[in-house]
Amino acid sequence: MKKLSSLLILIALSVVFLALGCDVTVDEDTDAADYTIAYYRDADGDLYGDATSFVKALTQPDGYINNSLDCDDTDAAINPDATEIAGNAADEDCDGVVAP
Ligand SMILES: [Ca+2]
Ligand SMILES: [Ca+2]
Ligand SMILES: [Ca+2]
Repeated sequence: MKKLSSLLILIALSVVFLALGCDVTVDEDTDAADYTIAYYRDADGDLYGDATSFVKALTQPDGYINNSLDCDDTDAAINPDATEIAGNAADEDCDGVVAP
């Protein structure tokens, strides 16, 4: 009988811990802050965002992207994937260096 009581207490505690675990999971799911991501404006549509212009949202808004790597969001030919063109005073590949 004593053994059975101990077993019941153990089961009860397990249920409580499982319930607490479920509650934590639910809280995380409904806490918007945990899932709010910054999306950066991609005005030129080159899939690289403008670090100076962003919104925080649960899902990606149209015209926004989840990176801030575009150094010129007015020109789709300028982004980290672009090829640097020497001698035009523009930093096409966004590495901070203008090829002479
Ligand atoms: Ca862009
Ligand atoms: Ca760009
Ligand atoms: Ca460059």
